[in-house]
Amino acid sequence: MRILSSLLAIMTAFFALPAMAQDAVERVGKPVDGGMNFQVAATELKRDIIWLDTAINWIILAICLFVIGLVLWIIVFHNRKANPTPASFTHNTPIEVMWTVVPVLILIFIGAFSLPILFKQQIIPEGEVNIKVTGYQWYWGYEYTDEEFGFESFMVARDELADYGYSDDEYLLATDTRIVVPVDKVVVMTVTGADVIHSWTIPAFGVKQDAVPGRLAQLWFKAEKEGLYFGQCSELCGKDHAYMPITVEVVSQEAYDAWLVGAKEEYAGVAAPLTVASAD
Ligand SMILES: [Cu+2]
Repeated sequence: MRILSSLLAIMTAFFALPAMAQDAVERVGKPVDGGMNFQVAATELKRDIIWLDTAINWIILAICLFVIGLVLWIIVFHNRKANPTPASFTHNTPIEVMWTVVPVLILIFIGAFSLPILFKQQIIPEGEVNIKVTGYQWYWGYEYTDEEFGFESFMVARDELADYGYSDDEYLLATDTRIVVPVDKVVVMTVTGADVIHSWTIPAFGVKQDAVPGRLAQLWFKAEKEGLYFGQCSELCGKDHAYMPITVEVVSQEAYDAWLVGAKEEYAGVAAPLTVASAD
């Protein structure tokens, strides 16, 4: 019986390791070389952010064109040659009222669209999956609080990328273990820091939250597409700040349930990071 259970444990360890390193997973949220724009939106929150960014850029463009137009008008019609006797007044009440009221209206207009988007991010819904994330110098710790297990997540060294199923250009993005969440489910992350302030983010989800020691903050997302998403610590936290990336894998509910069974076996009751499965 002991031999059988040891054998089972060895098999679990053997099969669990490749499960953490599936290279076939589609990369959805990943930076690209020379990329100038946002990553693809994988949540409603991110779509909102992209929409707001585009809308505000159009407003900025309109204001810039208006100001450039005014400057050109002055250059052409109010130079010394075209206008030899310039006006000498110093005040114009209607214009002063206008250049105060119009910017206020523009800001109110922007606020009317941006505040609801901000509130949508900040009003945390009931989570279908709850995960606590803790930033450490310099790695992340995750606890699946509904399931009572946790693990830690370290960056994969450049020469080990292939062993973990990552490509070379995923250096500084790839981690040895990754969070797995089900697609189309509300995930609530409770974010904190253990030592200094870090910041947890996945750009494609449109979420970013400072991890402040002694405080619990929350963020939420509902990923709409299965695949692999990358993020990086976004608050300067010391010498290895650039070496604590974040990896999230979004899978189907069935795959998530299957992963949970294995993860519980591997990580349950584990306070410290483990590189091999427990032998009992
Ligand atoms: Cu950092």
